[in-house]
Amino acid sequence: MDDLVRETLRGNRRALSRLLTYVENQREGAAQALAELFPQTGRAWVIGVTGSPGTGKSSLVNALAKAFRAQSKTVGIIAVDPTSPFSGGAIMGDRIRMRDLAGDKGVFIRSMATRGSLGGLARATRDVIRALDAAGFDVIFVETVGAGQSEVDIVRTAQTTVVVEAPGMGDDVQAIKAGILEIADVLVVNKADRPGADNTVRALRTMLEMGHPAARAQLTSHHGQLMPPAASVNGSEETLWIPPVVRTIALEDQGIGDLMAALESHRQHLVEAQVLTNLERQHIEIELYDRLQAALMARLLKTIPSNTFTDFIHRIQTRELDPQTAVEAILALPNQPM
Ligand SMILES: Nc1nc2c(ncn2[C@@H]2O[C@H](COP(=O)(O)OP(=O)(O)O)[C@@H](O)[C@H]2O)c(=O)[nH]1
Ligand SMILES: [Mg+2]
Repeated sequence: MDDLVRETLRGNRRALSRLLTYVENQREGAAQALAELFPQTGRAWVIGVTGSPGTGKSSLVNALAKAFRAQSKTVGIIAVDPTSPFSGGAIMGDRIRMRDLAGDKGVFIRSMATRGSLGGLARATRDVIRALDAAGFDVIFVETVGAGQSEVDIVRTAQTTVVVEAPGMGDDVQAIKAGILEIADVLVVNKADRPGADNTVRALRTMLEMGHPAARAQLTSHHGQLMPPAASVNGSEETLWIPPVVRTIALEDQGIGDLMAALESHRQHLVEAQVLTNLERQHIEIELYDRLQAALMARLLKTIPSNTFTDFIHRIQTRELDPQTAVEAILALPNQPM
């Protein structure tokens, strides 16, 4: 394991792959390896890419990876999307395009197994991001289907979040349903070659104006009224970021330059407005909380026979106990670790 850590830090891709397998399966030594890697983390730019299946996330990540490679940046790609071409579910055209990246030593692609609980997946994703970060990748993409809270949790690990939409995905803008619009730093309307792209752009802009405080402020000033500076967060002067809406045709590399520019200006915003420091503190807080919760739960479960649970479930179902009283009763059982 020490060798794997050392080799990973030296940029050995095979060592990194093996280490990630240990990490994903939480094998013995994985926690120690992550602890050793940790001091070398915190350098990568983590970009989350989320949106409904088929909107073109993988195609966009592919195009963006090429663009970053053209700037001599190394790129790690983590596909949490089970339908992703990166994770093997590729149709022929995608496989051919992925060849642009295959064989490039500056690109590392890893698909996350989606088995197990999504909570566990969020944790494993964080660990994999850290390992790639420590291995020295400049930019790390995390592609995930924006289907619910668990995916939002995964995306929260990122510093920049891209929400991808496509025209003709239904009457409603999909992201709104999933509640992921709030977390978007950059919105992409991909498949701009398809009819309805204008409508999708317009719908997103309307949503932003209604729902986003920054966009609302801008809208007001746009109408000639001066707004006081936005309320500061944590006492620091954070400038507001208004998510831009970018049109792309990922398959033809169209709009990728604009998207790169949007990403870069968000990155600049993070650094200059010192948002990054606050963001990282927030991420650490969430992670610590998650891990503590998981650890306490595991510790608790160790002390309680499984038939006790079955018994409580039965008593709740028969209305003998309400769920909250059951929780109190479980915590009051003898041999509690707390
Ligand atoms: N017409 C059109 N098709 C696209 C575009 N981008 C991706 N696609 C196609 O849309 C499908 C889904 O793309 P994919 O990147 O796998 O989407 P994901 O599920 O969001 O990762 C594939 O068949 C792509 O070739 C685009 O800009 N225009
Ligand atoms: Mg995909």
